[in-house]
Amino acid sequence: MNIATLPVVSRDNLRDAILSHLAYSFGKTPETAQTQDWRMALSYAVRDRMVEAWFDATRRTYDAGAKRVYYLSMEFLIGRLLEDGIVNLQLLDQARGALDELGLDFANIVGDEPDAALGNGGLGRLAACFLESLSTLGCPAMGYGIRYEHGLFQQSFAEGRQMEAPETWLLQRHAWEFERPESRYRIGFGGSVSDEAGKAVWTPAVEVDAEAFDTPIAGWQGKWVNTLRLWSARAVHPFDLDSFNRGDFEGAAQPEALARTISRVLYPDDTTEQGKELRLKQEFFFTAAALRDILRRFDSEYDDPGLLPSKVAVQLNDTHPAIAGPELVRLLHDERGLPFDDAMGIAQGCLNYTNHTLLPEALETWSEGVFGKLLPRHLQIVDRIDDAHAKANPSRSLSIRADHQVHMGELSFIMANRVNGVSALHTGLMKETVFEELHALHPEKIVNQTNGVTPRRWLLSCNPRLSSLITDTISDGWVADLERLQELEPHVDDAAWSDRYAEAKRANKADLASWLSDTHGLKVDPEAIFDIQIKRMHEYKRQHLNILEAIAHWQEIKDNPSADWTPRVKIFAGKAAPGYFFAKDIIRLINDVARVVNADPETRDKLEVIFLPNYNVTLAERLIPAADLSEQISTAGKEASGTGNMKFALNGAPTVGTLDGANVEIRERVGAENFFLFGMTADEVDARRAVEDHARKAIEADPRLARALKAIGDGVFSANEPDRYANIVENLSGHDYFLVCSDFSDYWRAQREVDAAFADRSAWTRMAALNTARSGWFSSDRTIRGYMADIWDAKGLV
Ligand code: F58
Repeated sequence: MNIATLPVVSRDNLRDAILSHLAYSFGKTPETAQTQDWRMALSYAVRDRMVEAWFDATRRTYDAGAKRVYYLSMEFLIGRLLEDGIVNLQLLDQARGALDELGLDFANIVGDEPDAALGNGGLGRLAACFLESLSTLGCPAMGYGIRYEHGLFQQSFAEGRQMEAPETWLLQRHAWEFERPESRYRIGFGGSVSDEAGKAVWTPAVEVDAEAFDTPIAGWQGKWVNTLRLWSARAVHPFDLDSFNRGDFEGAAQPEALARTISRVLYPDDTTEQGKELRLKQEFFFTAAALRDILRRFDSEYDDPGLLPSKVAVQLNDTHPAIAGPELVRLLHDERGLPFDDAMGIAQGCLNYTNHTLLPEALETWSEGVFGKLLPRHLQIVDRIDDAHAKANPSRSLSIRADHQVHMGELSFIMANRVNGVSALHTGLMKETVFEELHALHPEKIVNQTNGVTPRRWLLSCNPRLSSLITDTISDGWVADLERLQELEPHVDDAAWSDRYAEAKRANKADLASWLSDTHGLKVDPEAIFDIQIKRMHEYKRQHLNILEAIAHWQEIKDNPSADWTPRVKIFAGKAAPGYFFAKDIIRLINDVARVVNADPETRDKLEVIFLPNYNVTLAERLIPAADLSEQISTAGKEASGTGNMKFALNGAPTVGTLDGANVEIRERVGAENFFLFGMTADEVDARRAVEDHARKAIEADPRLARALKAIGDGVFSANEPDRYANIVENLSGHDYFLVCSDFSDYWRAQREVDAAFADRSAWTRMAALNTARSGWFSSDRTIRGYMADIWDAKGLV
């Protein structure tokens, strides 16, 4: 089959397929079917439409002898897949029609799907956007990760405090996966290494099986379908018969329970030592399985391992799969007998590494003890890599193994053909800071690939009103070529068009307002500015700067309640790592402020504060189209890129933000006049930190800041426990590493500029529309084209 013969699917075809799956795949009649059964039947009917193109993609890749790209990532934050699949296969009208005919509500059915939260935040969501773009561009590719039984924890609040509960998406059948019991690899841990006639032989102490589960990922228009292959851990022997026969039933079940621990749960962070060992196990587990799978596929086509770099590109998403370096060397050298230097050269020709953070505490290191215990042979190989690198670069002073630690950043860098940062600023800083010495030795290695987001999910699907306006105006070519949004520019000064743009935003805000009312009992004024900060909770992201400004704003409104204030609804959402107590305090503070401020009749119609629980992909899809203002306020130099910032700009929410990450490039593209800039630059941040008592000085210089901090310290928001936030106040007025106080005054100024700008509605709409028209460059299609050209040397086949 080729693209030209893709079958047309009518509403009736789809209805029949749904009914057929309901009966024959799930054994239900329409009378007995529950929402979940209908949702599964619809998912299977849609999935069926992907399968031909999926087979076809594999066939064409083999026929072309094409280079394949493998994206190794601990996290794929894919969210819901049903609506995405329907949109990409252009089956929206048919699906709505078919469900209508069956007396079912489309939103209710697609809303029944669990949100697959197999990731923490930006890094995992980026991987999911990349998979979709790889398919859209017809690049032969495969994602490899872990099939976590439990994704990112569910967040709720008890008296404002974050509570965590296990996430349970796999309690129901996963509609999109195909189990592949035949694709199993045995993965070893621990044990010892012996020397047999000059050959190192690793005898692991423990072994588990990695079993594959495949999810098809269809690109735009379903022309190409790649695979996301997730590994699940299984015991080599399902249970211990001897123990069972002795009546020791618990002991009998232990091997399976222990093995499954490896793929049981996504790490929300890596804090405890005990936990760390399991995380290294997870990393090796999925990376080793992926490499074995990659080599098996390669072997089925080629005999000469020297061809690997021209046929295989492996992308390491952060250092989590960095063990791929030593493992690939081990497979080629120990198991296939290639000379060590050749094995290392081949591995270096295949592997590439993306760095996502410069925060020192987030750069992975393993103690030699843990590493050597779990992966004794790999530790030896790390040493040989260090030696080889030292020999080739005698001037160098760094090593992978230093201070009794194995440094995964250095390992990834040395073993990679290309190393990339995720925004222009971040890539520049990488060269000057974490990888300064390695960059001097290998100046050609570091390249930039500014992140992007898929326009199919983050505009077409989540914002149908704006999408229709865009398609009515410039036709639908923008979906596959987002830079065509530029063609909207001539329309922004057309009053009738501008009214339609404003109407789309107004209707999105009204939808959000009714959802907030229905699901959370919150009443918001859709005329107010919807000011949104949604992301992981972290000090560097500075949600506390935002809430401090809200407090000062509230105080100022109370001083002068009859002034002409621009009404504002401030919305927050985000999870804190369970062991990150400062971030959890910030959540509680925001909830406490919300309680007090929202109950104040004097300010009620001017300012409202909301913290929505359990932020996830689905909630982002609901909030972003309704946003007026995007909060991107990290301390300059700390946010590697950000991708939420791109989604907001694309959906017509101008940014209030610092010169950090991709904000810099967003501002360059949308225009400085359509971006509310504030705060210090990365260089100024470094200089300011060196100033003695910088926080105290900033507080003395700004009475608003002093008053807001005092209110927190006095217990205005925690009357029954006045010193609840002593830690936050102490931090901000003392060390203030993230320079909240130093940036406060300028943030306040920028926010008042936002108020004034929003009061002029037509000028605001123009600004919002220009954000949309000029954000096309932030498509992940553009990013993936960059990886294909500059890193992978891979070609698309559609
Ligand atoms: C994020 N990193 C960056 N890490 O912070 C963000 O600036 C960037 O846009 C994004 O990557 C994509 O490049 C990130 O999300 C994590 O989630 C870690 C995963 C491992 C555990 C600790 C968090």
